[in-house]
Amino acid sequence: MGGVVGKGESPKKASIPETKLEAKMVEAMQRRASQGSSMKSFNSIILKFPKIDESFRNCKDIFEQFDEDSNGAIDQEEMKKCFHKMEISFTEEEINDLFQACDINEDMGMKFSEFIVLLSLVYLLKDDQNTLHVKSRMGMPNLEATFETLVNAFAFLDKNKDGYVSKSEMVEAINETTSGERSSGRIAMKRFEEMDWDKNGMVNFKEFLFAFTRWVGIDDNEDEEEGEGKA
Ligand SMILES: [Ca+2]
Ligand SMILES: [Ca+2]
Ligand SMILES: [Ca+2]
Repeated sequence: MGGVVGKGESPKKASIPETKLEAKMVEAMQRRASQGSSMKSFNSIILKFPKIDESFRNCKDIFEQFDEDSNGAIDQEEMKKCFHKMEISFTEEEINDLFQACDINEDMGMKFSEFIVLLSLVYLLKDDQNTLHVKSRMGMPNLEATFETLVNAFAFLDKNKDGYVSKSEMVEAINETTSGERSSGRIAMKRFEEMDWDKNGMVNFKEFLFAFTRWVGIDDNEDEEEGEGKA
């Protein structure tokens, strides 16, 4: 797209009301976290990064398939068709909420990294419904293993199973791995701040996913400079 750099700069503040969809996402995560996690440590999550990265890259084909006008972004109509094709049903309101949730820089088009977040959220939200095949809800078995890893990683971090990762949970997770090295607290803080997009002291699954796509190194457009919002 390009040209709307200034608009995308400011992160959303806590004034954004929580949508029904976000409430559902937290509920779904609570349910999932209560089932426990097969992750043993924060390091075991990091060790999966290369595999996740590879799998994300394979998503690119799917992205391009649904980006019908090939403008490098998925708009709401294209997203609807995408769900239709995957035989995933959402209400009109859910579709709006999902789109808004994932179109983080509000330019009315989902870029590749945002699309990955979308698919991961869909995976989580449809987790409790038996309407689709158990093994392959979205018809993309390889990808689903990756989404499952992401859900699993979050469930590992969410020690008290409330659907959010707090700062202290993050510290706890990192300390378990590093057995109290001095730098580990700082690493935990840094990771946490990278995740807590709206700076409300809690990280939900969506924030976690956005951070994750950055950590494994997904770039939307290698030729486009966006300032990356490091600050
Ligand atoms: Ca498009
Ligand atoms: Ca928690
Ligand atoms: Ca937050």
